[in-house]
Amino acid sequence: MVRSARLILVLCDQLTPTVAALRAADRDRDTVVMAEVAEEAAYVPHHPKKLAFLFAAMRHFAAELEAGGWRVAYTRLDDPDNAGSIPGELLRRAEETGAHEVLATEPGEWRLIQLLQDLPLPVCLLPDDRFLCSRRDFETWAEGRKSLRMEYFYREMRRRNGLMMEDDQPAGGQWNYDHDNRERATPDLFRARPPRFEPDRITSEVLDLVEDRFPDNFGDLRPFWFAVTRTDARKALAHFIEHRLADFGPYQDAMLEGDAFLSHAVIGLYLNAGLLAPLEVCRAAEAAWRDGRVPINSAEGFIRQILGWREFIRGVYFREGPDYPRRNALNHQRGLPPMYWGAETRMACMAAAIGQTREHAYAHHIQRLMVTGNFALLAGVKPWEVHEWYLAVYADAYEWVEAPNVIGMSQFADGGVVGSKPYVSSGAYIDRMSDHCRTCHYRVKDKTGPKACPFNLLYWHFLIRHRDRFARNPRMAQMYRTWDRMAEDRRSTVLAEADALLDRLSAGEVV
Ligand code: FAD
Ligand code: DLZ
Repeated sequence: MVRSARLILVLCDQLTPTVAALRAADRDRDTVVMAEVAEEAAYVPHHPKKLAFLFAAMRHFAAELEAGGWRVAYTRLDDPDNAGSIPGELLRRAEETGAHEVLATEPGEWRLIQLLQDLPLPVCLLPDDRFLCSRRDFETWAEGRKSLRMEYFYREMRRRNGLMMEDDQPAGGQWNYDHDNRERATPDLFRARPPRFEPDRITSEVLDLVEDRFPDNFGDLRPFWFAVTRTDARKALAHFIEHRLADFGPYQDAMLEGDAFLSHAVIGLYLNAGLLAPLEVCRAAEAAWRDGRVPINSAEGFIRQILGWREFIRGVYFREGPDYPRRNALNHQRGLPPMYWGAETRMACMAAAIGQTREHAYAHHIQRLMVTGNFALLAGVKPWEVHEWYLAVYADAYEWVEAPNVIGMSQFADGGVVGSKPYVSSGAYIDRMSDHCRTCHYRVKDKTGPKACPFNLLYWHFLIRHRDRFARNPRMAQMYRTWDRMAEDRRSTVLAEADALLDRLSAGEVV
């Protein structure tokens, strides 16, 4: 191995040619280190499609760097000399090259930051400036606020980035067009599906490796259709802007049996791995609106997800600190039911969300929040186990983005940092936004009885279990008034049947 001055670490979610560590590196004297390692592949049982995506994207990116004149020390998972961890690989490469310093872009996970800081080598961590709001700017924005609300953060980001602005006013006169959204969808054979990319030789080798090394991980490896290069990720983005963005706004909350993607972009995995940049995505959506190709409610709603939610969520992760994923404000102690790992369930909505997660390593936001997340919260599942599941099964999952969405938004385990109230609903919401209830074993209109929808029973059980905490929340007072107006015997029946349902869950019975 040629001697080099420094090692330049590029992690699997830093696949951007202009990532900070590469910008600061010297192509002639430094060595880029990229490594597929057992430790990162095993801290949760990642979905095989996620593993294949990351390793294939890493190998393609390394080849591009080499073609661009970089010296890359790339370690494959099955390399006999593989040290098995990122620190181990850095030390091995330091010995080989004589490098005496590591330059890295800050990882998106406290655990890895700590591992790098503990390395017996000088490590220079550069801020990850692929985000539109730096950690420091988020701190400044958050400083002194009683509560952090995404909507105000988003307005600030719109102004600062000049996105969908007319002078200093929001385009069209409103910051948020959600009142035009939240429509129910109907099946449509002509709705464009996300494009599929044929695996090339490099990707096919990775598929064989993942098949061989992770045979028991939950999820279908094949057919594998994700983009694994920036060129193809851009094609996926262009396809979305052309064919599905127009309907993104109205149908973003809709769910349909047999349609995993509806009008969603399916680009989270590319953004988070560094194959797409947030600003290029937002600018593409804005341009489509300015050209009259998509309505304002769709363009604004989509940009808000990236410029608002994605940046806000990252700010919360770093502001809240390393203990965040361990929080459990509601003291929930139930184990994650086996249906999450593919065991049978009679709930059509859960079967659909988990089934497509198994197939595609993907579910859209409302499925994650109002189906699988909602059920875990209502049933009182330990947030840590919910967190590990989400981190494992989605191709776009890294702790910086997954934990605030799961621990905060979905499980209210942070006590209200991300959301001012828990996202809970009965079956009525799922019925309103989907067609699942039509084919379900349970009856969504039944509030009690043998066919009562489990979401109906558990909804009230949750509210009553946590009455002391939530009764004074003005956004929840109406729910408690509804409960208090119910006849006494009906209330007892609801709670007794909910208890029986939870007992069946604990006993491992099919629910
Ligand atoms: P679209 O619906 O088309 O939205 C476009 C983009 O907006 C997404 O690609 C994403 O980059 C961004 N976005 C939208 N909502 C959020 C959000 N709440 N937080 C951050 N970015 C957002 N997103 C992840 O990237 N990784 C995760 O591990 C993850 N876990 C989640 C867990 C739960 C319980 C919930 C409720 C949400 C989670 N999200 C996560 C947010 C969101 O569900 C996904 O970003 C989205 O479903 C990805 O699919 P898409 O690309 O089709 O997104
Ligand atoms: C998620 C993941 C996996 C499965 N494997 C690797 C790997 O082999 N090499 C690597 O550099 N990164 C991997 N990652 C991502 C890290 O675990 C971590 O989540 C992110 O780098 C945090 O920003």
